[in-house]
Amino acid sequence: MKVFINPDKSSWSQLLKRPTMDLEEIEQKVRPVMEMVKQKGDSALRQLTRQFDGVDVEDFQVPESEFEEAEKLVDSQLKTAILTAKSNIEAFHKAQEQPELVVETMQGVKCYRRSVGIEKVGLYIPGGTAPLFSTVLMLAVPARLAGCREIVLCTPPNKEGKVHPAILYTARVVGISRVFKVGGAQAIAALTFGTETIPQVYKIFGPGNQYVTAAKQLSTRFGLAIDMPAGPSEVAIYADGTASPEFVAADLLSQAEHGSDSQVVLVANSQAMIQQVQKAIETQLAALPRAGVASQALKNSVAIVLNENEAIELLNEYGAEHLILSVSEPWRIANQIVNAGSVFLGHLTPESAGDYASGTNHTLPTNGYAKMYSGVSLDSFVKKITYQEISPEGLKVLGPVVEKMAEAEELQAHKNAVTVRLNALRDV
Ligand code: HSO
Ligand code: ZN
Repeated sequence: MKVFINPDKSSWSQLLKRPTMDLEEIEQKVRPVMEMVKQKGDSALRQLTRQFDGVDVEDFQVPESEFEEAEKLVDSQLKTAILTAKSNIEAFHKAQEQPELVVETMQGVKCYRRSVGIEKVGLYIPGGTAPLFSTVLMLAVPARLAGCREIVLCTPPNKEGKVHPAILYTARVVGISRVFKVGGAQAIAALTFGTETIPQVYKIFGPGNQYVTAAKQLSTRFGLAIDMPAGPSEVAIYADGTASPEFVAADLLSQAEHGSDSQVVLVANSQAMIQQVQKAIETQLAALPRAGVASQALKNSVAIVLNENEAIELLNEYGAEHLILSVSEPWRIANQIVNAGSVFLGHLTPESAGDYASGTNHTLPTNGYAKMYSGVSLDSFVKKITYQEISPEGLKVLGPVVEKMAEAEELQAHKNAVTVRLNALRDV
C-alpha cells in the first residue's frame, strides 16, 4: 500500500485511480463468442465450454440427481448458516416491497403506480477459485420476492462437468430449479439470444470476470437490461484514533483476497494508525491461503492521512462500493456520506457481515458508479406500471387544461381526443 500524508486535493483523483481494463479490447474478443452462440445455439455452447472450461458437457441443465447429490455433500452447519443468511436477506428485501400508490391529483383524476416483477431474469454465478454461493442468495431472494416468473441461473461447470454443491444447495433452498452449466461470455450470450435449452431473458444479473462484464454490456445493445456496470470489488475504510488496527487490517484483507485487481483504500487521521494497520496486515497476510492474490491487490491500494473534513470529501469523491467507518461516532460521519454502495458502521461491523448474512445485498456499484447507481435490491427486479382513470367530473376539470396545451403544441389530434369526449358529456 502506498502511503500519502495530507495529499493536496488536486492529486486525489490520481491517487484514487482504479485499476482500469480496456473494454474495447475485451469486447473484440467477446463479440465473436456472442455471434457464434446467436448463430449456433447449444452446439456453440458445447464447443466454447470445451475450449474455455476444458470439459465436454452434453446436457447443460443440471439434473435432479445432481441437486440430490449436492444436498448430501453440503455439511449441516453450512446448511444452517445458509438458511440463517437467507432468512435475514428475505426479511430486509421483503420490507422493500412498495404498496400500490394511488393519488387523486384532481377530483375525478386518479393516478396509480404498481410494481410488477420482470418476467424473465437470468442470474450469473461465477465459478472458479471461490464459488460464490452467497451471490445466489443475494440475487435469487429478491427475484423471488419480486414475483419474477422465470428465473434461470447460469454457472460454469468444473473439470468433472459438475456445479459446486453449495451453489446447487443454495439454488434449491431459494426455489430455483433451472440451473445451467455454462459460464463466461457464452453464458451471457445464451441468456441474450436464447438457445435450444437456455431461455432468453429480459435482464441479466450477477458478477463475473472481465469477459462476463463485457458480454453483459454488449447484451444491452440487443435490448436487454443489466443490473449495473461492474468492475473489480473495492473497500474504503475511514479509521480514527479509536479504531483497532487488527480489525481494520482484517477488513482490508477480506476485500483484497477477492482478486488481484481488487482495490482497498484506507483513510486515517493519523500516520501512527496507518503504520499499525500495515504491521497488522503483514502478520495476518502470512496466514492467509490467498496471500498471493491479496498482496497483489494491496499493490493497487493506498493509505491516506487526512483530517476529518477532508477525509469525508475524499470518500465522497471516491464513491466506494463498500465504506467501513471505524470511528467513535459512525453515524455523525455516515450522515455526511453521499457516495457509497453500502456503509458499515462502527468497530464491530465488518464488510463480511454484509457480504454474507446481515440482510443487505452484496451486489453493489463499483468503480465510482456509487455516485449514480444503487446496489441490487428488490427494485432491481421490478418495473413500475402507472395507471390512470378519469371520471366525467375529472374530464371536465382536466380536459380544458389538456386542450389548451395540445393546441399550443400544434397537435390538433391530441386536443380532439379530449374535445370529442367533452362534447359527448355535454350531449347527455
Ligand atoms: N465482497 C463481494 C461479495 C462477496 N464476498 C461474496 C464474499 N462472497 C462483493 O461485494
Ligand atoms: Zn467479499
